[in-house]
Amino acid sequence: MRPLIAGNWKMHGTLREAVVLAEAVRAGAGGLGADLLVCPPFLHVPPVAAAMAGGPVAVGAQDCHAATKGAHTGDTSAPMLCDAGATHVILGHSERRADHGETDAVVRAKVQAALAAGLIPVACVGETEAQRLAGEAEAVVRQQLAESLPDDFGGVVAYEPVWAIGTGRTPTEEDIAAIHATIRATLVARFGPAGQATRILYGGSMKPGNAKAILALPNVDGGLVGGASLVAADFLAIAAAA
Ligand code: G2H
Repeated sequence: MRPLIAGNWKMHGTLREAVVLAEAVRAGAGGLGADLLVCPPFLHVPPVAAAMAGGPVAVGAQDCHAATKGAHTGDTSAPMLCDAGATHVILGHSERRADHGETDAVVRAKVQAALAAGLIPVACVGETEAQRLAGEAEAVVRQQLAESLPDDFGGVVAYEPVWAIGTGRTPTEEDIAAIHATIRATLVARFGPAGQATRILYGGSMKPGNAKAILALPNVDGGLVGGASLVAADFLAIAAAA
């Protein structure tokens, strides 16, 4: 399937820097063999969506609330993100799970809210280093998928081993392929043909230097790129490797 290369800008940059980065990504996005998505911080979604309007690069957010509206100080709803020009939303990233105590049940409710609003959720799963060392990686990921995805899931799954995020370390290609095969089998068992068609992204220290090998692995249908997505040339190089 056509790969998706998604940039998770996390909490970086000024408004001006976000627009400059968006314009540089857009300028280099033509003719690639991958779909592109950039996910700026909430405040930067509207200007980045404006910069990407009518072009090939989609815009997403990094979180949303499970409710459509209400007394939730500091939160942002899925319909608000649509209104601001987003088409996608990253949910259940390990930094949200760790920093904000997001459980699988919370992630599932947010995924449902995103789907109800017409957003494409990018649902994240991944084991900690302790879980991998204990041989629990596949079981943890299977459980996260079971509990974080609703029965009507239609979206993207991102596998991000927590210990590989921003560390420069990545699993071996064998380990990535093994987990992605587990994720594919889990999705197919639950969702049938839709599970076969679901994109499974790899995330965690993906760089121009390792992207080609990782993206060539079976059941790796793209990447969720953090640090390297903040430099347009690096992000585009990863997309070119897809
Ligand atoms: C994992 C990834 C992007 P990085 O969080 O979601 O970040 O590429 O910096 O490891």
